[in-house]
Amino acid sequence: MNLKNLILAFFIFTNASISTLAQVKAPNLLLPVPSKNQLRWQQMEYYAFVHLSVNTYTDMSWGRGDEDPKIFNPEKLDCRQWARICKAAGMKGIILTAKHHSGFCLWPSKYTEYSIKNSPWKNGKGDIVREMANACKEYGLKLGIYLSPWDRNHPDYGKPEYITYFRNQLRELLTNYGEIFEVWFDGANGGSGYYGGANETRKIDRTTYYDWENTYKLVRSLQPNIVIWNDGGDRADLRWVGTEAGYIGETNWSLLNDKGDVPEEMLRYGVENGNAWVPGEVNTSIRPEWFYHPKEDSQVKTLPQLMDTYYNSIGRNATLLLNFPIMPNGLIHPFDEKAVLDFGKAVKTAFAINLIKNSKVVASNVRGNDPKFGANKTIDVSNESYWTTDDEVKTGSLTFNFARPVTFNRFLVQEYIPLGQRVKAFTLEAFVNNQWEEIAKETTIGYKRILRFKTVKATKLRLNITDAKACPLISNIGIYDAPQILVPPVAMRERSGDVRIIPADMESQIFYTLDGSMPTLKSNQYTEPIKTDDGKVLLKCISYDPKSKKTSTLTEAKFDVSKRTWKIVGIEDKEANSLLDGNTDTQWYQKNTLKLPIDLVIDLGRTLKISGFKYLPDQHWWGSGIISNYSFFISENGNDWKQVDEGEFSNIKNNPLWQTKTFSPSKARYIKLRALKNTDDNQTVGYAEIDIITE
Ligand code: FUL
Repeated sequence: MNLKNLILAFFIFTNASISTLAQVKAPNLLLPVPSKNQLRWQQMEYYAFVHLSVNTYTDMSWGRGDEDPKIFNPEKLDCRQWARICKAAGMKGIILTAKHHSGFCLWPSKYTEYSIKNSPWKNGKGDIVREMANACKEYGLKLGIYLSPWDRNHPDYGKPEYITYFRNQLRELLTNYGEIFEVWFDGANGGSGYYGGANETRKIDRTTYYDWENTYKLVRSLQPNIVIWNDGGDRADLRWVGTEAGYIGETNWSLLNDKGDVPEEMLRYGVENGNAWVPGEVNTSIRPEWFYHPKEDSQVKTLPQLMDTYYNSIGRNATLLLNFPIMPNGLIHPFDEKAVLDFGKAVKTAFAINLIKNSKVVASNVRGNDPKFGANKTIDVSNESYWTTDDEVKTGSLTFNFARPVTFNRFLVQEYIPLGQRVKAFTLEAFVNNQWEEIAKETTIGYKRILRFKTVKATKLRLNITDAKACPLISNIGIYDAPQILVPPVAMRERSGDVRIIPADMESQIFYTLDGSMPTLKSNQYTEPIKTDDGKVLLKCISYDPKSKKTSTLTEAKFDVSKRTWKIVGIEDKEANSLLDGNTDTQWYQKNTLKLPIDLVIDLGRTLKISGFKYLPDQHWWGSGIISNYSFFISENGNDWKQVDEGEFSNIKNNPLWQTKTFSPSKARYIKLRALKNTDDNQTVGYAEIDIITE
């Protein structure tokens, strides 16, 4: 090497080392951050729940714990069918209710006789957890376990001995069936149960009884890669979102405080300055209830409902846990299968083409001017790279320039959460007709945020991070032109008997039939409330969009007799009529000076043959006065009453749906609903709607 080359080599060497020394550092962690298990779980995004137990055979929401194991016989049970459907729908795992509140075990537990080993299914030789584990393996799905802490069968429930039993069962489930990705500890506890024949109410302190600290230790020692879900009194890895209706807040921090109580509505939003990473999981069923009820065959969620659920869960920084109630024969119902497959297809279609890929992107600031943190990292498809700014810069923008105008109606953005959730506020602008138009103004992003808006055609798009806890880290961005899905109309019957149909938007037309036939564009067009007589009505209707020539799925509504002649007896308050107005959004509360039991008496104005009644509680977020235990009476003259039913509205607090109860038909002109207990154990009683079922 001559001198010139030597000098050159020296320069190259020193420059290289200078640039290594000056290498731009990645941002520091913004605590708290997700654990490896939480991150892996979040990336699964979408997985299934399956509910099957003895109460599948009694048409109840919860088993009481005294059901005979002999009723459990899912003759056609095929976990491969469940796994095939979930896989085809785009899901990544399945959580099985190995033991629900009834206490009945779907595996042959060594520690109880109350299990499938005493059922006729496979002559007591079967093991559904095993079959599920095998099917998951075959279809490349992960397996999760739901083990109800509340056990309405076990004689020791409420005593310390039960905790040993519970842990023994956990040990069986977390040892014998391979890797488990999630364990679900449901906090529901209605108190009453069979309890080995005691038939009583047992109260436990949910914060101390299960000694969660040691139970968690056991879980983690058996399954190091697991995440724990718990809404029953101790902070776990994942949080309930406060509703089973299928959504989480638009503002959604994956944070809570590790100690102290969170006001329940904060489950929906997380806690902005929380000190623990506890992301939300949206759990909801594909039908109104969790267990199979034949009457819900016509209430499987429609495609627009499921798409809403998708955007309101995965699109809001949560995961989606979607439930299939298994039929008594052991299979997923074909309607549910079709609904979830259509849903999977619609999601795939909506996000098939990311139209941002070919844009040129410029950032307002790039950390240390280092291309490693450049704006391009948001469109390179990798989850590992991200755009970020210098430490002191907590706001900034990314501008995407398109060669030709681009048409889109969805925006997807992801933060790089391994370094914490940072963005507090952002806006989105589109450059249309030579000017910037704001199309969205939002708060948090988190792992994934998807926005829906009216279709725009723009030559540029700008994302502005307007507030963040620390320098923002954006790992992915997408824009999509998702096909519109027409929402079916909603129908209600007013007290007068008139049927009102409400379209989802002002541009679509509605066609309907009243004779049970399928509506077409030749059927009656809806223009004003439909006059009917006082009898029952079967309405079928569709929406039609003349522009796109698309038709919605069918709305089918069955209404019992009209309430035109009904009167609430002995109550002056006119507001009480809102419980008969057919509008599920209005409610009425009994006077707060009354003490339970509290009666509601209605004069039907005519004698009818009644075979059941329906109760809908307050439909608002954390509505109160929800009746949990009731008795029901009928009378022909308003003086001599006959009790025709008594029981519980199981799970009504978490899932405040229409409650339907039936009994053998009897003639009556008066009905009386007696509230025996409410879900808050206080004296408040409220109603959104009351209805009857006639022969
Ligand atoms: C609730 C339970 O009471 C329901 O029956 C269902 O299992 C749901 C997932 O959780 O709290």
